Amino acid sequence: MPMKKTMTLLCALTLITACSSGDKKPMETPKDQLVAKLFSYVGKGDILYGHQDDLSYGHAWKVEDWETDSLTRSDVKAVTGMYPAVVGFDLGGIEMGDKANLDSVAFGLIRKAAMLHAERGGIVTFSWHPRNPLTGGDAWDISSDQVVKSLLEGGELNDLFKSVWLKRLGDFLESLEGTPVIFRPWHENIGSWFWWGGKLCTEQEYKDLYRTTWIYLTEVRKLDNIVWCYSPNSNISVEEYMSRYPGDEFVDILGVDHYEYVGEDGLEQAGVRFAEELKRSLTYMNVLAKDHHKLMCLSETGLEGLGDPTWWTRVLHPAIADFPVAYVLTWRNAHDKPGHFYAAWEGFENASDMKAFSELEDIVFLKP
Ligand code: BMA
Repeated sequence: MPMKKTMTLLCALTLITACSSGDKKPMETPKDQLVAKLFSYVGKGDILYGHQDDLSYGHAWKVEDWETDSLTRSDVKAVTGMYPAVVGFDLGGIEMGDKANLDSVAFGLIRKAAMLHAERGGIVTFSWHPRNPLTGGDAWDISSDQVVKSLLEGGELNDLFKSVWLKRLGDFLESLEGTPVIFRPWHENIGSWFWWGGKLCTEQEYKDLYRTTWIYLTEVRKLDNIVWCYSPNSNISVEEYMSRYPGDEFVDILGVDHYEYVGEDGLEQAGVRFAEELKRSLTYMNVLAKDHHKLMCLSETGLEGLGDPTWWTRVLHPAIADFPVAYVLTWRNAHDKPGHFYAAWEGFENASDMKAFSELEDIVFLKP
């Protein structure tokens, strides 16, 4: 069996290439470097594994004193011996000036963990579940279909959006000191469970919301460390996927959020449905990615509670293996909700299958 590939070597190579580029070539930005790094994994047929909030907490534990903690604990590492190659964090609450995000993770911890993970050779991604600025509710408050409109040019909250919300977001992203990050704002936008969802704003309003965010961070704040990911929910047609696509200029990665749900027909059928739908999405995303010269990823996935003992190797891996997926990220292992986890943890009865997944030749984790 060929030696298991990990991330360390490629990182060293990327650095050498970046440093030795000729004088006349404009300096590659952190964003360019990350995009190139992702393309080079894809070119080799590699798929990076990612886990949400991996370094901040896990099943039944959390980092207590983040300023002194070395952030070496990880459920994924406890099971596989390696960190996830990609770690995700959520910025929900940054727009309010809060000290901690919607899941009570301090933004100081998020900054420290993100920068440390990148220093270790890993890749960072941010999602954002901002509050509902019109009602004061959370991201899932869909009681008004006027929220997006109110944030745009001419809307009553346009000033708040630009000079307070986006400013705070920009301040945080700037404080990462050039650490490249994949940012995927306004996600799962075709379904209607977030206030920016399909039935809550028009196609034009959605595009304007995304573009306003991009323009502020890229042109006003001049941040060159952001790789932009457009990540609709699954179970949609290719026409729906593209109906709210903000445009090539604003997107680097085409993502999709797709989960397995167990219904009355049981686990076996849930796995079949999950894989069929995922392959259908990845098939059209692959065509789009090639046509638009973009990367593609499975931006969120998982089976809550991992009740299927061979989910990783029998369901997930065969569904993604034939596609040029840059990374696949399973959702968080909540420390305070025992059944809310999407990666194995030390002592979990079905942990061996995730370890087997981590040892597959095309799957990349990060060596400690
Ligand atoms: C959801 C759940 C919530 C959490 C949110 C943002 O999918 O995990 O408990 O608050 O993501 O992380």
